[in-house]
Amino acid sequence: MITSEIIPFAVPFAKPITLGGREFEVRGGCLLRLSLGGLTGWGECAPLPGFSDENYLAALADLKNALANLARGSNPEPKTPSAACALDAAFQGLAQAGAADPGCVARWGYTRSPHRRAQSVNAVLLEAEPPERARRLAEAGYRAIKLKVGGDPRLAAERVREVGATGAVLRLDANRGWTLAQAREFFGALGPARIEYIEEPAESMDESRQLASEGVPVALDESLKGLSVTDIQSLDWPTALVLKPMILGGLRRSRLIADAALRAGIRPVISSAIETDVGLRALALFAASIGAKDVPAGLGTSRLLSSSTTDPAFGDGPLVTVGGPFGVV
Ligand code: OSB
Ligand code: MG
Repeated sequence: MITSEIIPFAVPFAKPITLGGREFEVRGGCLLRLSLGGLTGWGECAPLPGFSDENYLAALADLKNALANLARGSNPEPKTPSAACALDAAFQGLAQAGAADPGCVARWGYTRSPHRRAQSVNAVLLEAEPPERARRLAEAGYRAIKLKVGGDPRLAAERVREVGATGAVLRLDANRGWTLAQAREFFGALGPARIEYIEEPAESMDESRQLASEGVPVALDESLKGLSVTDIQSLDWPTALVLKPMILGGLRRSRLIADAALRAGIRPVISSAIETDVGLRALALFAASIGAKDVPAGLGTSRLLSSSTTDPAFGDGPLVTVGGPFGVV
């Protein structure tokens, strides 16, 4: 029989951080432990205010309801993205731990996916950090460095040029902060600096598509939240899709999107919504099961939090091994 436990957490950020115009001091949510035949699978349910549609209390109620369904032998059928993400991750962990007869794991559609043994991760260069840090990150083996852009397009272009001069491959994120004219001004000022892509360069998806038609390598992130899987599957112009399972509705829904993106020649980039180490581990294992190539995942966020929820902690290097044993602290 499968049993479950919910463990709430509140982990302070290492420094208060502004995301989507909101200041965050603490990352809250709960961990989910599923136990089956002596095996354990962990998940994390942590809606991100301002990014997720549901709040924590709604997610928690939904998760409890789903677990009650499961305990009755019914399909758990979580409705909120973050509860679905926690359940998917915990089932992924059970399957990975080798539940010989996964029983309800397989019965409710949770299958074990083959995966690579290690997953590349991009580094995050914070606004306050000097371009010089990018050189050290590139030397440390990071294959991609992500940095936020916004504000005055010319100043932003100057910073991106400086960071790019260190030889790092750049992933930019404008978080929809620019008008079409500002985004064009930025790319006009950027010159030949090479970027892998820019997430959400303009206020709307139509504007992003326009920029893509002008040769800008665009990645979608926030825009994906309101779209159905079918809608997303019909996109053929983005360079990459930034997939945050906590916001998009879990690992299984994200896999459908990622597989469709790969078929369309679009790079899926599995990314964090600033989960604690439990969530990051699940995302790294998931990312390592997507596609044939190791695409650096957007999981370089553990250093933003002041403490770890696992022992050992989620790795903070350019390559993390996945699927290894860990304890929860
Ligand atoms: O803007 O992409 C974002 C995390 C939480 C909320 C929004 C964002 C992020 C990240 C994750 O940037 C890290 C990454 O994508 O590398
Ligand atoms: Mg983004």
